[in-house]
Amino acid sequence: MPDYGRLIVVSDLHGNFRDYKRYLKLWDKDDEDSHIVFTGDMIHAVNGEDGSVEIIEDAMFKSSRYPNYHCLLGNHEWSHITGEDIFKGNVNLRQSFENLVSYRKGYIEPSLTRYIRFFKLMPYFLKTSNGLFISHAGPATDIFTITDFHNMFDDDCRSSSLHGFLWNRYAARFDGYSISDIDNFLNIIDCKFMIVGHTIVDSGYKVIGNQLILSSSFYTTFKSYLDIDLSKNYGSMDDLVGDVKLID
Ligand SMILES: [Mn+2]
Repeated sequence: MPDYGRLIVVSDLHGNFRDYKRYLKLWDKDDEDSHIVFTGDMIHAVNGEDGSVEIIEDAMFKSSRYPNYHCLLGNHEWSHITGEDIFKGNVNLRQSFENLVSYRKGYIEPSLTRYIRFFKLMPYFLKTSNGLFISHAGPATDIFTITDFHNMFDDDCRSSSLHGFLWNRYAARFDGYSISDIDNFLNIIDCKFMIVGHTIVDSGYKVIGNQLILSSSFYTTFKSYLDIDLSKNYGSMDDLVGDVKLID
């Protein structure tokens, strides 16, 4: 990202088309210095109405039309690329999404293939000139050098390192990361702070060392987003937290 302009960061929407539209109102699509990024898991509602198809159709259109509109890959989009089932409770959300596509479009194809092609084009990360690294989840805990980081793209798509940036949570029992894993990774990629979604935090955001977890829609009372000034020097986590905002 350039060292000027504005970047709105929105995390997991999980099919909430109403919230998606509310966040889009914050972004000036015709101003090329105004950027918006959705940090993955735009699809798969787990309760309530499922607007996943409406979101994806709009995201495909805007991605092709506006260079200042960005969507990152999340583990829920990933499930359709790899064909891995993904469960919430007893519900197979990958199957539910396929059923939804059939229902909304009349037939599952060619829409599903178009969506998967779009998911495959989603970048994994965004890095800003003022030292912010934005991804769906993670960091992966097996990154020790910048070479490791770059090499993860040479592996096949189930590379454990990439998996970590889609799935890892803080202090989880398996594959969890620690505060020192965050600092180690930030040091390697020369960033000051990391911003992720993926984990639901009731207060809308949560600080884990030099990582900020954002919950923009899914299951939270407080729905928060980040309003980043790309030219600003973020010297402390407090500076970054100062730019967290809530939608009502
Ligand atoms: Mn996720």
